[in-house]
Amino acid sequence: MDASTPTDLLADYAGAELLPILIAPHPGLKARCRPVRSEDTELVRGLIPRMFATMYKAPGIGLAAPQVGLPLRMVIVDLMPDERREPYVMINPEVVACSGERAPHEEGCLSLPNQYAQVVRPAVVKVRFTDETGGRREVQADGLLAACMQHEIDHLDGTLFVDHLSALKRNMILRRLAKEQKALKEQAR
Ligand code: K2U
Ligand code: ZN
Repeated sequence: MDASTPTDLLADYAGAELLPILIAPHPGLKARCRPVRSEDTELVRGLIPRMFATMYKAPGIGLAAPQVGLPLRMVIVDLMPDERREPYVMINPEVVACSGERAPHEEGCLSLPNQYAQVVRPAVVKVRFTDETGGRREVQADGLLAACMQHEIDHLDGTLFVDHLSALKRNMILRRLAKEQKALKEQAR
């Protein structure tokens, strides 16, 4: 990502073509993603608007590249506080510090549709990343933003929110998801 990349990448998501979101237990969701390199600049430029269009359409407040089948260390987040856009493009994100204090949040995932559970994570995190202009950024997040950023960065290591739950709860959710997906496929036939 060279520093000259314009930030209008976020602006042209409106017409961007949607991407298919992988549904668990798709193996692509277990991928350990590789860092984005400078030779990926063009690929990433094309991907950003399409990931935002896909996320806003779902709707979701975050999306990681492996969820759309690309094993790259790149995520987007937008909590859309009070309906205004607050987009983050996080390339090669890493949590560089986190609080000892932990907090529970109701989490969902576009790759596990209609499944939700309380997940406990560090309440405050400091995340370092490269943004869409190629600039190095560091953000301190708390609340839902902290949960969402950790949830998305987990995706880059093949970890889903259900992996933080007890085996009993995880299997219940995965069984219910498989049942719902099977019923959807039967309806579509
Ligand atoms: O990774 C994803 O699929 C994005 C999740 C983001 C999320 C992370 C942590 C906590 C909540 C959501 C999707 O946005 S799931 C849909 C959703 C949207 C708003 C609030 C809860 C769930
Ligand atoms: Zn997710």
